[in-house]
Amino acid sequence: MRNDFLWGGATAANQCEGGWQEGGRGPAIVDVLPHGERRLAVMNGTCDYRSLSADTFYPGRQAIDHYGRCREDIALFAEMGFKCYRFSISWSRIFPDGEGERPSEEGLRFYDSLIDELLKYGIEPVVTLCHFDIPLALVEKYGSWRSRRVIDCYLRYCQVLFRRFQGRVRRWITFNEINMLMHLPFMGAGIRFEEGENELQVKYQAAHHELVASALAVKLAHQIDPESQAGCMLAAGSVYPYSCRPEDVWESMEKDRETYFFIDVQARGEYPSYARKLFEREGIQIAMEPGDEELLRENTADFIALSYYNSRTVRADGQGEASGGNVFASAKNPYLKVSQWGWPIDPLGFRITLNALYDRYRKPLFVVENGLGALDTLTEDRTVEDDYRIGYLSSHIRAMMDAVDEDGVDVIGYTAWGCIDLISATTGEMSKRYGLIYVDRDNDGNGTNERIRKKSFWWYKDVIASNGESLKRDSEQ
Ligand code: BGP
Repeated sequence: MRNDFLWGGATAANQCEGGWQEGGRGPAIVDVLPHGERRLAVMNGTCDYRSLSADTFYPGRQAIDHYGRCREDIALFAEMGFKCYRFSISWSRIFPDGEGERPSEEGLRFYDSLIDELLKYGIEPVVTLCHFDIPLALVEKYGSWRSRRVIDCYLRYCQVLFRRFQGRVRRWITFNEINMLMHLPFMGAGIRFEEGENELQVKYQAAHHELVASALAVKLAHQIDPESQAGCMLAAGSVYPYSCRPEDVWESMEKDRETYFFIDVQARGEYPSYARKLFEREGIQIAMEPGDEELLRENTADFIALSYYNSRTVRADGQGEASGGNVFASAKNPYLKVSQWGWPIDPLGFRITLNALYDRYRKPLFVVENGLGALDTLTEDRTVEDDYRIGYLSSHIRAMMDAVDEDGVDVIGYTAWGCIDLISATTGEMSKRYGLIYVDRDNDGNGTNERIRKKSFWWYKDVIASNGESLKRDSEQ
């Protein structure tokens, strides 16, 4: 791998910080995502969080207290040899209501110290500007990204961060998994639906606002710091046809396009023709302002960040067994094993996905999420023997290295998702653990929050120290 390859780990404020009312932080979407059976309905916008009972448990409010313990966490990341740490900034720590002229100095100071701590160890901060945590005030006041007004709020927030952290943060990601908007619209973009509404219309209009906001953020980042880079991000995972029936192949292409749509705009700078046709067919009218199209064209993303957990499979006839997976469910692929949460495990699919994205966009790729959510057990001598996680990660990293070495794909970095155990986005569970570091906390919020190194901690340290070569040695043995 290239010498400056960015090995590291990734988290998101909404799943690890906690401290939901500390430092003057305002409420955000994550604070109203409950644990338990209503979570999905709230995330997909069909259940209004205001209808939940008073004794509801919201795991994101305390999470793993990264807010209070980030120094300790960063020291552990440094011990593993991280070259970079991807985290997100909580918008409502900076602007408690999501908007305004004056940002919260206390919020900014928290990220000052987090970033300085990283730099002290030579770890590059990679910052996601919005990772599923839109300030609740913007949801209540404007209907979130339904409204064009939110573009200005987002831009003001970006401006404050770009100026404050100029020279210290060089890589920004405008929106986490922007395509999540299509699948979990409340979690992804703060969108709730009225009964009988044309949901597709609402989603694509909100998407347009996010796409414009993203292009404006790229422009602003370059204006404020010409050395900085701003990338887009998608929840990736190529879609396979269930069979070679042309109908299945067609369906897989359509499903891929649902995801590519966002990056087609962000990386190529224009609405793809298949989307324009879809809008015509579905009677969707995107309200644009003069200059929007030019803006999108002139401010494409510098790099493409992605999460990869699994490939997907579709059948045109919708028959057969279903399978789980990140973002949307698909048909069961009989050739793949699945995780304890039913997500397919497909390292070659990772190589396929990286190739497909690079062929399509010819921009540097940055893998900012990949990992295995699994149940862990603490042993008597207080560690976790997570060979299953090591197996998943090593097969996926090897597949990525093949994409680079054998296929010539330009990958600039890899950050293991949930490098420290945190709250699962989709289930709200603590027991769905991704970490190389164990956190003593359970699904009900009990525990000491103690951090404990897992076996994978030492394994990943070797991977980084050898720039990936240790994996090749392992496979030769
Ligand atoms: C991605 C999100 C992350 C993370 C990950 C794993 O979609 O960007 O925030 O949570 O998926 O998903 P989960 O936590 O549901 O297992």
